[in-house]
Amino acid sequence: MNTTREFDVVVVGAGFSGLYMLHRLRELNLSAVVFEKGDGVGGTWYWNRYPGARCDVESPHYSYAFSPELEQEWEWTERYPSQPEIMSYLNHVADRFGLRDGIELETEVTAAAFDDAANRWSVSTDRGETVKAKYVVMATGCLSTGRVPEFDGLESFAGEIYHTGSWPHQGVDFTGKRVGVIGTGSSGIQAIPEIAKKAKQLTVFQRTASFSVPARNAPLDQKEWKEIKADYRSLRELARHSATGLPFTGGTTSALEATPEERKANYEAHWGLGGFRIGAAYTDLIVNKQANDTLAEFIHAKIDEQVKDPETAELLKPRDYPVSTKRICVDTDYYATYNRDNVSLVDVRSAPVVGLSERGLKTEDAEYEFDAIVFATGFDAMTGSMLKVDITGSGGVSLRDKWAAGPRTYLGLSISGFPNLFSVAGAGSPSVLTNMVTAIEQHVEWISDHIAYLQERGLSRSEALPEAEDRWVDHVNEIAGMTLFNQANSWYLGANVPGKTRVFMPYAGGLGAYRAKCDEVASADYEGFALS
Ligand code: N01
Repeated sequence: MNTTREFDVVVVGAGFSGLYMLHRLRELNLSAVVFEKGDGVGGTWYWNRYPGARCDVESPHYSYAFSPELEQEWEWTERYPSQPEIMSYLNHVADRFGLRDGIELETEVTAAAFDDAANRWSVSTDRGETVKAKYVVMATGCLSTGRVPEFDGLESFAGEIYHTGSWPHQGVDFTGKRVGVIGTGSSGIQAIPEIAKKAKQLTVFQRTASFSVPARNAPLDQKEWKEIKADYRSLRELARHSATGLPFTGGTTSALEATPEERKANYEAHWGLGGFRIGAAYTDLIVNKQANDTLAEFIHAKIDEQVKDPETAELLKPRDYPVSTKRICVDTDYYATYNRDNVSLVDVRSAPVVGLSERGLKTEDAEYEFDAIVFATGFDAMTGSMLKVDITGSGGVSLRDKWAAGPRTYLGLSISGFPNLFSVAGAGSPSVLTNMVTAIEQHVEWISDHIAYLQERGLSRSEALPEAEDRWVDHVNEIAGMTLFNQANSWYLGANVPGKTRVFMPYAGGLGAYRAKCDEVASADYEGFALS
């Protein structure tokens, strides 16, 4: 199938980003199509259906702010939204704003090539169609390319294999099964307690322990929810300009100024409250190792309180990176799960996994037999989904070549040499270090405003200048260098993917500062872009 369909804009992906992008483009009376690989909308939340999947940002704030009517009519039921509830919300959004007829499901974009003479993109899909568009918006998500380590014998295992990021829609029944879970990041930490309730025997393979704090999920407090609804507009405004994309302020003093008793009381209060706000209990936790150590010690003590077996407790304590430099996890009964008789923890730092066999999994010093193995091994984050598409820009330059030594963008939104191509929540944007939905709205609004600007002036080409991109990349690195983030082997740095260049990818300066910078660029007639 090779049609000659032409659009103003092709959007890739129908998650939070792609849905809102389509809505904004329609408001501008532009023709747009969204190509989506899945057979439904939802993006990340469409794929991540593992048991226990739930967002760790509170429901009222993990939602679109662009429509006051939407935020008043939608009812969240729990403090943190479960994956099915987020899917209901996004499906409601797709219906409410009449978006479905602009979305082509089960259609994966395989390539995009820019034609310099025509200033048009040719976008190819796995259905064999190539369409033309003035602009392409990559709304492909930051954590959507799942990673299964290249273990020997993957094919030989006779049991079931799953990855948390591409979970079967019909669910999985682990009742009475011997299950192995590899990975103890946010996904593993949510799935493990749920799998443990069903499995006959659960073995968790941990390479790096995570810092995890209790979620304290509960039905949404109706009084609080009413108050939020009454005050939603001002809360949204606070969130838009805050560092985190949330309407809360963190601590205002240094952890080191407090006495040990004051610190303990403050951390206890946060622990009781639940959620990851404990990471911002003081101003210097992410910039000063000594300050950070005080929180690490507090969490270590909490692990001791929850885990009965001292050896297991010791293994569960992260020792080799500061708190929050790998994403802090938010759990429900994670540590207590290790007190169950049917759960055991295996350290694969000291004896790594060597591969799978027909019966199970082999480490350097043992073999384990399983009916099912769950990979909670994460994602090729931030760049994986962009690079899966074979993108060639001006002069036939390939994005894969350009980013061989790490991603380079201007504001995380645009890439020099790739005119009229924009990315939502790209490398170089604050996205993953903030409330994703608030960040996504900022990106989508900036991109659609920029496209409107080009259209109104009859301009046909917008391209980031190499020097503006260089300055932004330097700035992103400079800010990261002021923090402790480089001290962990995290996916923020690409350290979880063997061979991936180690570059700190997100912008750590906060959403508010980033928004101000993007607004400044726009009001200076898109400074740093060549427009023609
Ligand atoms: O992935 P991860 P994730 N042998 O990369 C281990 C978001 N999220 O899917 O740390 C043994 O964090 C790996 O070990 P190590 C959130 O932003 C949000 O859990 O590389 N182990 C690690 O323990 C999160 O940060 C929510 O040493 C191996 C684990 O697999 C991001 O998604 C929920 C291994 C991967 O952890 C990613 O989380 C879920 C190997 N060869 C996710 N390879 C919420 O909102 C990897 N590992 C709640």
